[in-house]
Amino acid sequence: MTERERITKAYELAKETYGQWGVDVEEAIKKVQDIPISLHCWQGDDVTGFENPDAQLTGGIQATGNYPGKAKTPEQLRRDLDKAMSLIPGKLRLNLHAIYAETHGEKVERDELKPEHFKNWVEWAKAKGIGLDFNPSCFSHDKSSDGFTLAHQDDEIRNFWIRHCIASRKIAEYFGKELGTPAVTNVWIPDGYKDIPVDRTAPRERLKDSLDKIFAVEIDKAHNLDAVESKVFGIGSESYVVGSNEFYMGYATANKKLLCLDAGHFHPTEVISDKISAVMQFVDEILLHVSRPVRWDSDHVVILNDELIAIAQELVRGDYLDRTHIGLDFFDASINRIAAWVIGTRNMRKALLFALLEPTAYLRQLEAEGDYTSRLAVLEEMKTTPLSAVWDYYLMNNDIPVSSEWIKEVKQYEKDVLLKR
Ligand code: RNT
Ligand code: ZN
Repeated sequence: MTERERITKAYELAKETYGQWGVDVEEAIKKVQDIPISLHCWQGDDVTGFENPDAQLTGGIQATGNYPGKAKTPEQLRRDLDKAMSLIPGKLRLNLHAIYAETHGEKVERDELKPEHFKNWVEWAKAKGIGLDFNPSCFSHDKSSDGFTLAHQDDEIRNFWIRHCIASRKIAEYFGKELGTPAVTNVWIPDGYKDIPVDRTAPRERLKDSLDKIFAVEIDKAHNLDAVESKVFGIGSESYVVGSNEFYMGYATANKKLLCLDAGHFHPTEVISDKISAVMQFVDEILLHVSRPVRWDSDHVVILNDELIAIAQELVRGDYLDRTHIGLDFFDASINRIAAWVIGTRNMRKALLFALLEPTAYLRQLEAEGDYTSRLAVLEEMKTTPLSAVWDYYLMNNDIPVSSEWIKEVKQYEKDVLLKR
């Protein structure tokens, strides 16, 4: 039997199995293909960027590991992304940070960044037919070295970051216009205190005021959508984070902004899968930073674990896909960085496929009837349905290497390209 025949046969059988539960497999495959997932550029170079080759990552986030072959130039990063994207099925986008500007050796301050510094990225995205998303970079900079940016007490520093965020929104507007799909611009800042502050109020007043100033510059939603991202703590901001969940939940609700939920930004027993349906009552759209916190906000590569599946289930069951922008946010420097992208992104899409292959209507009916016994029994049965048979068939039909094949490709690329850097 050829590989093609084996995969097709397994798929036909799987279709029968799902059919018994009333699940339309072809429909699920069609749907999963069109859900955009925004790949984060920063997995490719450990959040270094191109502003300064010796840039130190600050702002309370950390990429650990020293696996060889990280991208050091925009060309290398794009080449690595091309490789990774060729191994990932479905609709993709790329999420850029401001520090990935190309200034061709010229020193350009962050508040002076312009669309032209992202021209190559836009050309690249155009050629690939993908959209771009964006982030102001309020970290790894002299003016953020004391841990404060938009909430800084020094007006000069605060205004610098305000100008940077406005410049970033204009760059995103350019992305949206050029590529015909709105860019999501996510504001995340590291601001906070290592130790217990006396004044928890003033920094939050300043952050609110900064955001008001940033968003006062009107940009058409057809080109740019603004998001704000909270967190519970960072390295060096263990006792107090200005942009906490309550702060941004309130801000996004009051100002009609997108709320960004990062899977690693809450207390360890809290999960964002439970937050989606709650916040969706109050905001129009959300941005997800799908990540994997291991004991803390460690940004491990996303695996197919309970929470990833729960996130996908919530988006599908709640019919929230159209109001959700799925972005990834992890950075592991201890393994092949291209493999990290491929594993994490394939898992995100696999989780979505898993969720789409659920007999949700039937489960809802059981729940409404109070038959929680059957609800639990069916949910458990679904865990061992032949997902991989559908997944492999879906990949094969889209000319994406299945299982071990993609690993071989990454290893070859490592030998031919990465290890020669
Ligand atoms: C940090 C936030 C933020 C960053 C990226 C690089 O805790 O999660 O989203 O990881 O912007
Ligand atoms: Zn994040």
